Amino acid sequence: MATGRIILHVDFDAFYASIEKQRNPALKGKPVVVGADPKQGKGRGVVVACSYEAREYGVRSAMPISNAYRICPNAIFLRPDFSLYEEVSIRVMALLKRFADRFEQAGLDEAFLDITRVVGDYEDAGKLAHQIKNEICSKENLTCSIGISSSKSTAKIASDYRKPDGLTLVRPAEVKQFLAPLPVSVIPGVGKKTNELLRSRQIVSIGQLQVIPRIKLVEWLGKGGLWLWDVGNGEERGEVKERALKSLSTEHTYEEDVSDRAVIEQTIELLSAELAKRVKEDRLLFKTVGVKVRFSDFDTYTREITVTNPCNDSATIFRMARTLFEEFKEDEREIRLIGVRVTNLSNIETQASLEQWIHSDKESA
Ligand code: TTP
Ligand code: MG
Repeated sequence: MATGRIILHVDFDAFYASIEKQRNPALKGKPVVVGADPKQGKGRGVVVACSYEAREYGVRSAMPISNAYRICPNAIFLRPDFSLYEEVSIRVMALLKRFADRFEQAGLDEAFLDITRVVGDYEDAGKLAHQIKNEICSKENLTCSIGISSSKSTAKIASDYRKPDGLTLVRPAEVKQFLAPLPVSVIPGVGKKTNELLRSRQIVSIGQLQVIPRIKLVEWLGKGGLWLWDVGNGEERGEVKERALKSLSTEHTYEEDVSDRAVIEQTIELLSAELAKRVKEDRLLFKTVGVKVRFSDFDTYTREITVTNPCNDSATIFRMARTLFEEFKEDEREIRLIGVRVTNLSNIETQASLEQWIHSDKESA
């Protein structure tokens, strides 16, 4: 039964802006706006993310940067550093995954965790959520907001209910009551169009949606109406779906920037061995190897190379990564970070059965 499930949704607070604060502690407590260059109010482009201090002035994501500058000229305006945000995302997602029985990353800064079998009841689920928050704070110095309920949609609405650093637990018996006063627009997937259609039929709150017969919603919205009725009534049954792993990576930031290329090659060798260990532990094979090189001025480059046959050994990773690094050997800048990753992953078992299948096909031919 769906009501027997315990699902946790995690969403990081002001993700990009918080990462910028963590990188530069002088920004703590200040309004930070990540996005296009405001150019004294004449800049084009939009706000990508903003800290909660900036939100107090009315700054919001997707707002033109010129508006943000007008209402909060004293904010610290920063250009986005997507590769840094992605690195942090990969780390925090790996951290979260360990707490779940089933795990689904839903965006760069959000994920669903099915913890039905990990915890006995909602009380333990609440304790687990505190543990997750503590670990994220101590290891990454970030905060997140967590929602816990019996469906993905209610868990997601709950994580957004109290932000930042929130924790909202909605037990199955309380779901309808919790949702009733909220506007239908908090439902993930209800966009401007659906919102307007519902409003034209005097439906503004989820409570008003709950008393509409399902058939009416189907009449108005087609199949989506069925889904909407389920969500509004806490009966949506979407599963937390494990997605296939896309890549495995590891990297090293030097205490002090390094110019000696032999030292870098040693690091590449160590990272290759570490990566191969994880590839083998997870019974995976890779076809693509990539390197990441960040110079002392934060200029960052990634390069990739692909082979025809899937492999899982550290010698291949090292050989390919070292070849890719050749391009940067002559660069005179010091190196701050080096990373190695493998992608194009497959499962050893799938590969074996594929080979068996090809083999048996040949035999029968
Ligand atoms: P969100 O989780 O929507 O926003 P947030 O983490 O900044 O703030 P909140 O505390 O409300 O969760 O998005 C996560 C990141 O995704 C955000 O930091 C920046 C990026 N993003 C965009 O690139 N474009 C957008 O329109 C939005 C909304 C977010
Ligand atoms: Mg967020």
